[in-house]
This record gives sequence, structure tokens and C-alpha cells, in this order.
Amino acid sequence: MSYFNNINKIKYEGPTSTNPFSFKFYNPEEKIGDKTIEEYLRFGVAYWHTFAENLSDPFGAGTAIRPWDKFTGMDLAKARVEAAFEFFEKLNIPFFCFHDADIAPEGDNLKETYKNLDVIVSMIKDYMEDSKTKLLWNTANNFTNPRFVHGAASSNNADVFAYSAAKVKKGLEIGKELGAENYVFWGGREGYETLLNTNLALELDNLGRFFHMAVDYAKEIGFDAQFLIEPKPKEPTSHQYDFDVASGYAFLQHYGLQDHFKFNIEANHATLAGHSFEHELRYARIHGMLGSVDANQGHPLLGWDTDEFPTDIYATTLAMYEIIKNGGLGKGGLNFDAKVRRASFEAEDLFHAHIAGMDSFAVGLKIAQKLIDDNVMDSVIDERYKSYKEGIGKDIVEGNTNFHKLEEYALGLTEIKNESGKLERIKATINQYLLRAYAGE
Ligand code: XLS
Ligand code: CA
Ligand code: CA
Repeated sequence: MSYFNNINKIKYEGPTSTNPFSFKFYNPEEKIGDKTIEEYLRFGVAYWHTFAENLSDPFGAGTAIRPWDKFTGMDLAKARVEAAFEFFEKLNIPFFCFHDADIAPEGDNLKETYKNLDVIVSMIKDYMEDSKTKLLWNTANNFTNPRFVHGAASSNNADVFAYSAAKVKKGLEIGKELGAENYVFWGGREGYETLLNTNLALELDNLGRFFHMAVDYAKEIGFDAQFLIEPKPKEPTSHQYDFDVASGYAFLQHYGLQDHFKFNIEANHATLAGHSFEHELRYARIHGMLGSVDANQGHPLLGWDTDEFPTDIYATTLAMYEIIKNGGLGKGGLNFDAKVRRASFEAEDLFHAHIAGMDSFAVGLKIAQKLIDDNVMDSVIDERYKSYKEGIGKDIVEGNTNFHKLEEYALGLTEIKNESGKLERIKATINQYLLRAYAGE
């Protein structure tokens, strides 16, 4: 059975194509440096938004019309697998990602849930044998069911801690079975509403214990995926423990976990934390902690997690700049944790959305590579920090000075001269690169 029968395989047709079902900039085989664009970008489809999302919002019922809507229960789960692999093939996408709850319905108890998962996982495994699409990461949904009302690994209820551990244990087994390259931890309810009823120290210690047990179990079963923490400052709780990369990194170091994890950075979560996307990427990169990316964007006028498909080329350029500087994403990739808008309710909108995202990142990659080849940002930064290359600055960075010597130096200064940071000049130059790319240069 075909779920998208009037849509053919999406091909690269170049920037002047008028076919909406074609890539204009994403040419998977094109080489950038020593890698193809496909190898660089490692795009993934998010199962939850694309196959399990009905586009409801807090004010209204779902609007999505999907060819698998007529099914329910396990039949629906199976139909979604069939639709997913047809979609992956038509989009020619190398990866996908899922939560346990996206692929199979929960049973009446944990044993039943495992049974449902086993059926679907073995079906996915069969489909993967005939498909080029691999599993970028899987994760446990430890936030939707009411049992997680007080959190999962940070719940006040030890039974919930145990239940959450069991779900992650199963998730690690599934990841191993399907050859997942990463395993993600997003603490959907790991946070608090108010400190008035919260034992902050115990919750954090328990989270640390939980992650150690996950590391131990993966080792025990020989599952060598990269573990990723996905920071998000709020939503659904008012304060989440993995607030941003900086606080997540402090947490990992405090609990001795920093060698076992990297970060999965989502653009919309960065903006929720009051950061730019590139801030989070840069912060992770300079600490050797950039693992993978959830490629989306927030709405500039809304302060919540709108998970839009990424179309802002300025943002994709600055993001790709960090990713190239990182030497790529290794085992990570660019997962479209993004949903079509509520008014884009037709199944073909799922294709338009992914095409837009893939083209936007392909353009971003090409422009960022040019900025790097032409040394645009590095030359600005080198010039701006030149005072640390000689004299007192060199002594500071080489550790050859102290407060006595610095005071003596400062007392001898007759004048301190600063130079312009040239922000507008830099922005104009970046625009020039963007516009030259539009002009096809
Ligand atoms: C929600 C998160 C979630 C994670 C995986 O805001 O983005 O979807 O990526 O649990
Ligand atoms: Ca995400
Ligand atoms: Ca999100």
C-alpha cells in the first residue's frame, strides 16, 4: 500500500527549478571539502512530528489529515511504519529518530507496552534491511503519561524513578537492536514548578544516579551509541534542570559524567533559554561537547517552543559555521524536530516542510564554508585580539605574570586606546556572502 501515491522521489533539480517537489540547493552528492553534502548534514526525520502529530494546540483539536488516520491501536502503529519508510525513501533521507511512545501504543501495564514495542521494533528492523535510512537516535518518552506528573528520574516518587529506569533500559536495548548511532535524554519533566515543595539536592543527585545507571547498562549490553543530553530551560516545567549547555555541562562535571555525554542542541530551546542557536552550538563546541542538533526554529513573535521547520538562512549559515568548525557532527546529525503549521494539514505539506529545511541547511552549509575558506570571521577575530599576541597580553595568556607585575604595567600606562568592534562592517560582509549565494556565485 502507498500512503503518498501521487508523490515521486524528490530529486535535486537546482536553484531555478519551479517544481515544488524538488530540492533546489540540497544536492546530496555534491562535495564540500572531503565530504558529500549528505554526509555532512546527516538529516533525520522526527517520527513524532511527522507520523504521530495531529497538529492540535491548547485551544483546538488536531487538524492534520493523514492517510493512516483510518487505523487505530497496533494497526495504526504498523501503518505509520509503512508510511514512514515510504516517506524516507521518497525524501531520500539518511536518518530518523523516535521516542518509544511514538512507535507503539502503551499497553495496560509495562509488560504489555514492551510487547507492543517488540512487535513494532521487529517490523522497523525488517524495513531497515531494505532501506538506506538509519536510526540517528531513539529516546524514552518519560513525560506524556500522567504517571510522570512529578517528573521521571527527578520524581519525588521512587516507583516512578524505577518505572522510568525500566523504560530507558528497554530504550537502550531497542537502540542496540536497531543500530542507533546515539541515544537522547531530554528531561521533559525533570525540573520543578516551585522550590516550596522541592528537594532540589535529592532530585539532582537522583538524576546523576540515573544517568550513571544508564551508562553502566549500555556498557553491559555493548551498546556503543553516543549519549546526548538535550537542554531546554522550561516547558513543560517552569524550571528544567538541563537549562542550557552551560548548566548541563556543569551538571555533567559535578556528577562525573562529562566523558560519557555530549549535547543534542535544539535551536528553539536555545532561544527559549535567552540564547542564540549559535551561542549554544559554540559553547558546546569549544568544550568538545557538540554531539547532535535538533534543527528547527522558534517563531520570533511567540515565546514558546513552536518547533517550526528551519527556513531562516542567516540562522542556518551561522549554525553550519559552528558545525564545520567542529569538524562535522561525528555520530550526530540534523534531526528535524519540527512540525508543519496547524494550517498546513495536508500530507504533502510534510514533504514541502522537509524540502524547505534541507534546502535551507544546504545553503547555510555552502555559505558557511565560503566564510571559512575566505577567513572572514577568523581574520576579524584575530585582529580584534591581537593585543594578546605580544607584550603584556602574551605574558597573560602564557601565564607569565601576576597582579604585582600587572599593577606595575598599569601604573606605567599613559593612555588606554580601544578600537572599534566593527559590528556593522561584519554584518554587511556576511550579507554580501548571503546575497552572492542567492545570485548563484
Ligand atoms: C521537546 C523536545 C523533545 C526531544 C526528545 O521539546 O524537543 O522532542 O527532542 O524527547
Ligand atoms: Ca528536540
Ligand atoms: Ca522542542
